[in-house]
Amino acid sequence: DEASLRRYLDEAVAAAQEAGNLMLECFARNDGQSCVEEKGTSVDLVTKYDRQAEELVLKRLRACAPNFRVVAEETANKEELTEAPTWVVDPIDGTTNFIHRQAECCVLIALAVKKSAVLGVCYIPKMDELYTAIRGHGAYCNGRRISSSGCKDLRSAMVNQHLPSYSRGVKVVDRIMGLSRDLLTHPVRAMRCGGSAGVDMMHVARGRLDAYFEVGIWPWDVGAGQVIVEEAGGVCRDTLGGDFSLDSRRILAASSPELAEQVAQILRKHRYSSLDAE
Ligand code: LIP
Repeated sequence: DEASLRRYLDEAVAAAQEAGNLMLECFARNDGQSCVEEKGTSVDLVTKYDRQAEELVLKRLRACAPNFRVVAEETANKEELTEAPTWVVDPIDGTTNFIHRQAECCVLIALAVKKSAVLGVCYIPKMDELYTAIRGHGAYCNGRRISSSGCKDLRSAMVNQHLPSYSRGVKVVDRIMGLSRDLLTHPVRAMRCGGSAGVDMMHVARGRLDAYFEVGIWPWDVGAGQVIVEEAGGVCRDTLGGDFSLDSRRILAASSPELAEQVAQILRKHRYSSLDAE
């Protein structure tokens, strides 16, 4: 019910703020570069701060809802997303940005039920922005209602495409460049490259960006963003334009269904649903 969702949201906010404060301490100490570790590939990175932040967050969430499952980025034994109520957590989304002292990195916490986010929190400590949403009750930044831009036309849209952090194979890079070429010459008004799915979804939710897409993402990258974007009046789709699913590893978030379809048309041409086979 709504009262329990509000209680869970309050705990998720407190947890995100604790983790965000840890990020700010790292910024203050200028410590990010000194604790870089490689995960799967030389460009997929993690730091001790990701692990510490995850510990803080999970401790709090488990205390308030011991029966919920947890799917979290840094936990060794990642449970698969099921239909059961699940906390979906990315303690530091945009780790490479974080290491390079960029402001665009955040803490992401979602509660998913039946594989769909019912509440989401995104805290961007360096920008002092706290985003929240409960399904059916609107999206907020620092307590104020937000809404997406409503942009319907690619020609007046700013679109953000991410470059993959898990592969730099020539075929992958060529596919991405071909796609960028097509978007640029279409033409879109502007293209950007981001480094945090969470931050870019917040930009879409509050109308600073009209669309963002990426393949290879995980549920913790997009769970909180799904409910915040949708409650702000935006849409989440599959990169090919179909229904969004939290565990399909792809996302297209946009300010309107019309814009989502225009971007998806180009992505379909490039069969942009996965880069795994490259
Ligand atoms: C990041 C994603 C981002 C993607 C990065 C990375 P992480 O998550 O949010 O969209 O482009 O490569 O995967 O690993 O920093 O939490």
